[in-house]
Amino acid sequence: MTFRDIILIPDKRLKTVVEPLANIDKDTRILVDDMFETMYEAEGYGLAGPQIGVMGRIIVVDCAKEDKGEKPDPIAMINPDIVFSSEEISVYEEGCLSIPEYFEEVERPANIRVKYLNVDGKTIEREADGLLATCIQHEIDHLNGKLFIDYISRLKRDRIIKKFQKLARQNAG
Ligand code: GNR
Ligand code: NI
Repeated sequence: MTFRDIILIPDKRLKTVVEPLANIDKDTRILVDDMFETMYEAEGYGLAGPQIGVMGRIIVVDCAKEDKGEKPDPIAMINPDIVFSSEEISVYEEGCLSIPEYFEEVERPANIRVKYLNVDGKTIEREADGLLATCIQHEIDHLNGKLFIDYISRLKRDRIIKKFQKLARQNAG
């Protein structure tokens, strides 16, 4: 397994709508392993392909709370599609590995039903609620070029983008 570097804002790849994976093969399984390693190493609840420069519809999540004694629950989803979203809304303080150390509350549907392919190419449909529902929606947003800061006020968003633009310039120069 290999750690893959995580892309930060502002990077065009994080604003790109990416295409479904056409086939699932040995390379896909290696990619999924690398995504889990990268997610666990970075201590994130999820990771989407574009965050490591893989421009395809693939995400991994694990929302188990280790500190509460929950067992790891890694889930890889290929070509995920939300087929139901509840009217009921929940609010979580979200963060993103592509926007380190920035957190804001975001409202999203509390319950979802998601259809996807697993690494064996099998179609799965499952429901999710709580933090898992929020994480899956956050990750699928990445596949559509959307970030959690797109849901906050323009003032806050512009401020955080400016901060990361400045950091990128400093690192480049
Ligand atoms: O680590 C992460 N934490 C998180 C918290 C609340 C809602 C969503 C997330 S996902 C995020 C990891 C990440 O950036 N995934 O794309
Ligand atoms: Ni993210």
